Amino acid sequence: MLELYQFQHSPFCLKVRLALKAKELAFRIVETTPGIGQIDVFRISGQRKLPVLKDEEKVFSDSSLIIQYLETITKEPRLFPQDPIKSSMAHLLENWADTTLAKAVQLELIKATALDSTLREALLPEEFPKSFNGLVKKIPCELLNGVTDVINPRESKALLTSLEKLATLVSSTEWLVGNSLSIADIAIAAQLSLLKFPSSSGPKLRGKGCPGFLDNPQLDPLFRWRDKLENEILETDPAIL
Ligand SMILES: N[C@@H](CCC(=O)N[C@@H](CS)C(=O)NCC(=O)O)C(=O)O
Repeated sequence: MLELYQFQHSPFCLKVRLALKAKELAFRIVETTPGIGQIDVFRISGQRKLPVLKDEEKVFSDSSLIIQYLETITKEPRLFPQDPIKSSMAHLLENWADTTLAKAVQLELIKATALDSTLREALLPEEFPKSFNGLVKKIPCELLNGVTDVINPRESKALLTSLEKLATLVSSTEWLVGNSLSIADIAIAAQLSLLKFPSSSGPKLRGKGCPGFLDNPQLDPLFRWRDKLENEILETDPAIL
């Protein structure tokens, strides 16, 4: 049985879950506690980041490498197009999602959590003690205000511009590359989760996220596209155990 070591709300872990589900592979989730839980991750994979995938004796880290491995064990549906032009497009979009987009959405979420104690609490892993949740909620916003300085307004504007372009794209095409689901759709949809949490994030987080993005009407088509894609993939089978 495949085992996915993950953090519940990590977009890179969501990216791998979407790929596993799209390929209808059965897997077991090993929920990992940030910090202490990563000691075990380091022991099995030689590095501390998640996701990590274990297939018996084989261990893979990095979402891209994990999904490339999944493609070798289950060919269909193909997530990496074979046509060289489509393959290049998909590679470039995945790489953009995993680097530029990932960094930008993480910064936006830091800003949003600094200003919103309910969001801060909702993001804590489920296994954290309730007393800790209360404490996190009570941290005064003024204390965290310095955090909002990490974001340069020009970076927020650049992110918004890219997302508006994506919204235009997905208004006219269901798939970002070619005529079927690819790694590009999965990688981008996964990173969008931090701006507006999808249904799969659970009742405490669903619909929450980063003001200026989640409530921006120009981005409606993009979040609708993301929701449709997630619902279609996650409803494909009950493989999760
Ligand atoms: N390039 C990696 C990035 C993975 C990554 O940044 N994971 C974050 C969670 S979203 C992590 O494990 N952070 C914990 C740490 O850096 O200690 C991938 O695609 O899997």
